[in-house]
Amino acid sequence: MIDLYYWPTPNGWKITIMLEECGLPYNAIPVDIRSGDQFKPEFLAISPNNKIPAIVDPEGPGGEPISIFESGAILLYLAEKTGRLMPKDNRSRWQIMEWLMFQMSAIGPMFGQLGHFLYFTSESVPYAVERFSNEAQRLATVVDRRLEGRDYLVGDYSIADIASFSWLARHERLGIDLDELPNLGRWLDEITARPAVQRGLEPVK
Ligand SMILES: N[C@@H](CCC(=O)N[C@@H](CS)C(=O)NCC(=O)O)C(=O)O
Repeated sequence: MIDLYYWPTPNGWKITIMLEECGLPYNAIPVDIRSGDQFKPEFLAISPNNKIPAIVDPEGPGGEPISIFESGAILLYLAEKTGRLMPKDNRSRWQIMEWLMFQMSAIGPMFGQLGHFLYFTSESVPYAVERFSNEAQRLATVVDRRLEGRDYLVGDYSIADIASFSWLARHERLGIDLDELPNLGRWLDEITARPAVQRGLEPVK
């Protein structure tokens, strides 16, 4: 069974949703990032950047155990392992890479900084809130535009959708306005309604 080192945050949900979608059994091991569990040496051994999520698959390539950190890498690994949620044809695969990299390099860091300046600073920093709010709203608009005339980011529902969904589902908490983003709203509703997504969003059992 796969061990998932996890805390209920957008980056953690990407992996619980993917595992649920693929029907892979897993053991969710909480790493309480509020109390510093991510800095313990035993966690550092599998996650050198001290962040969740990370997995250990006892049946990795060649039947040998493997540990993987970085949510984008974990999504790609699980897609390849199961043959699920990643198209087979090469052109579509590269489009998935584009949207996955976009999520990892833009949506994740910018939304993460916005959440930090909204909820976790001891003093208010209006410049940072404005900067990251504007950028988060702009990125949501990029996704809305991509979804114009499309059901999902690339072809069928895929790991690209799971990656961006996990952050965009936090739009209310982050103050992102969906009023003028109807494609994004429809996409969020559809993905939220998936039973595997509902299970993946549950807190650690
Ligand atoms: N690029 C990483 C980001 C992971 C990340 O930022 N994880 C956060 C929780 S969402 C964390 O572990 N924070 C603890 C810390 O920064 O000390 C990924 O996508 O896996």
